[in-house]
Amino acid sequence: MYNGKLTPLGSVKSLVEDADFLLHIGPIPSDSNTGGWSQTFNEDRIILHPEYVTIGGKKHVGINFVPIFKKLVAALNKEPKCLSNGTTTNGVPNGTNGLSTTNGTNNASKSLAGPLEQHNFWKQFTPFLKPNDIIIAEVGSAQYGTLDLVLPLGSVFFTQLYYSCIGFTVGALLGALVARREQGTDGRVILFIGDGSLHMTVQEISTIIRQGFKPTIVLINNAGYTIERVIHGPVQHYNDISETWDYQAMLHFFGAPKSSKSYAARTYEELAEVLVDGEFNNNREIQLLEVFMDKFDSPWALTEQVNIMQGKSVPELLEWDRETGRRRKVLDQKMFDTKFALMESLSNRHIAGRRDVLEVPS
Ligand SMILES: Cc1ncc(C[n+]2csc(CCOP(=O)(O)OP(=O)(O)O)c2C)c(N)n1
Ligand SMILES: [Mg+2]
Repeated sequence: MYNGKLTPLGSVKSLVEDADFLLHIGPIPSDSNTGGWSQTFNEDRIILHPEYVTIGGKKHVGINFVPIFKKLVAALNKEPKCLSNGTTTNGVPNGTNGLSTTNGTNNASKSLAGPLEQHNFWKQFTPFLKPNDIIIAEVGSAQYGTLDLVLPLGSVFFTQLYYSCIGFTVGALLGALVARREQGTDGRVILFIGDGSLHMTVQEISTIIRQGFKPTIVLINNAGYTIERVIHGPVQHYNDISETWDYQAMLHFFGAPKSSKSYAARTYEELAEVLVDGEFNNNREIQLLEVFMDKFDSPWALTEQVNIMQGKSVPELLEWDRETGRRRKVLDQKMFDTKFALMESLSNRHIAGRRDVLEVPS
């Protein structure tokens, strides 16, 4: 997936940035869906937006692009052509081997041991994924971590980086399951969600169970709002949540069949065991995999995005404070605390060498 400087695969980054022709559909840019405003596009890209169409840098307001879009989708579905660089016209990498990455290897490593860390955790799921899977990523570290996945052909990936309303994916999971049932299509539906987000809409798991659906839910148990800790106030209590929920009992509490299973993994060894487990791979009932990670550990892409944004905003705020003598500077101390906590964090150690964006202004 492409997200400016946060694109894990070098080949995908250059595919987008060096493309002669780029069709950009419905962009509503924000810091998070542009990799901290680091996307680089061909100036001549065609933008199809609900309110306008841009061609050759010229904006035409009030054009309805739906008819063009319908024709495009029909044509692409009919004849997905293979490009010479190993991708298909529908943008899916044609196989996963040998793709270069901007953030280390992309393949799951069999030799990892010890406690799970965001840096390597997500890649472990690439071999687990199958064609026709629907993968849904919740707001939070899941949204940035899943950038590391290489998706199989025919799989579908959903996330939502603009409004980023936490908890939306439990409803989205139900929606995807209903759509699958109505369309009669095969394949698993897999949700990656954080504990904080799950707390918002957990009751819809009851509906999913009542309707007899069988998704796989991967829950990141990291004692609260890690993404928010990384952005602001790592030790502030507003980023904590109840830590006494018993997630292993959750599915049965909501009425899942006795045969449905909940798994837990704290280490790479435990995770590897679950990911090759036959029953887990071919789930016949709703199932949960609870994984534990440190509350200050964040995926490299999230850490980097926060670094990019703070690298821009902190000097501006300091300058503004100097000019105006604002008292807000005292409050901003928390932002600096965050920055120092970040610099010491696991995730930053992993992206050391890319520290150009980490300089704290004196
Ligand atoms: C409805 C809503 N409330 C608050 C927020 C702010 N917010 C964004 S992410 C997040 C925390 C997500 O925590 P969790 O799901 O546990 O993810 P992780 O710890 O893996 O980052 C919060 C509170 C939001 N985006 N939407
Ligand atoms: Mg969390």
